[in-house]
Amino acid sequence: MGILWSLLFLAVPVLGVATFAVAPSFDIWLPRDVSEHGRTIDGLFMFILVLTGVVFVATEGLLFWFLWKYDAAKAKGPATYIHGSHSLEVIWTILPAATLLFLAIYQMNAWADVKMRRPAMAPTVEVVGRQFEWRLRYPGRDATLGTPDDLFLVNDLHVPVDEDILIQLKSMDVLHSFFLPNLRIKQDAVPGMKIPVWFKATQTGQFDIVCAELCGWGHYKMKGRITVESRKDYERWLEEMMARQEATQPEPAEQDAVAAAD
Ligand SMILES: [Cu+2]
Repeated sequence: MGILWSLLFLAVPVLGVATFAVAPSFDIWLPRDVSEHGRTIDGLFMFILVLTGVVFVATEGLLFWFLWKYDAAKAKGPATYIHGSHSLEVIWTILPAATLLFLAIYQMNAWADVKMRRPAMAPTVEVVGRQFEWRLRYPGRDATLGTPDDLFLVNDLHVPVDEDILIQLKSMDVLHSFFLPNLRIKQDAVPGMKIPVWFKATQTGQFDIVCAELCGWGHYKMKGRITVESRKDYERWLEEMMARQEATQPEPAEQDAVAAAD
């Protein structure tokens, strides 16, 4: 029995490592990175994965070895009980603590790039999470948010490629999380707060906007789309959207509703 159990426990690290080894060929690995800071984040991810992976394989291997070697059926006498080792406990407390401290220091620059070194510019667009959609507000022709010529859209975010983008993130109701998997961006939208989010997209294309916070019954359908395009295409699109909005002048009641969202 002991041998069967040990083999069962051996299957855990073997299958665990195999899953990670074959994942990229089944396209269930990280989504394609199209952001300037993504490489740093993916590098951190891989570093931590390898670090924890090595510890995982070592501890699972030890567990297997002990199960195999100390099979009760082969034991000659009763097991010896020991009370524990003070120095061992100190070691396995200090080692993980030191590792975590190292990671905390090692990732500081990446964190500062994504969450602290905000580009000095006016917001490109305001994104407001709402059950269950992403409401977008572009500054319009005067390049100032909060004026009557603002452009309002839902779930269809466009940004120019290779430029700093600054988003002003808000929520109209509950906690949401603005998640752009391909841009390695994830930020909670918190009611009552204006949170800046910035990135630079390095490739054109269409990518997902997802809500990564369980925000109610319709959370699953809170999906948008981000289109990264050339400056020329972006401006043409903005122009078309503004013309379309001006042609369908919203009723005053709707304008009040929008103003109340601020
Ligand atoms: Cu949500």
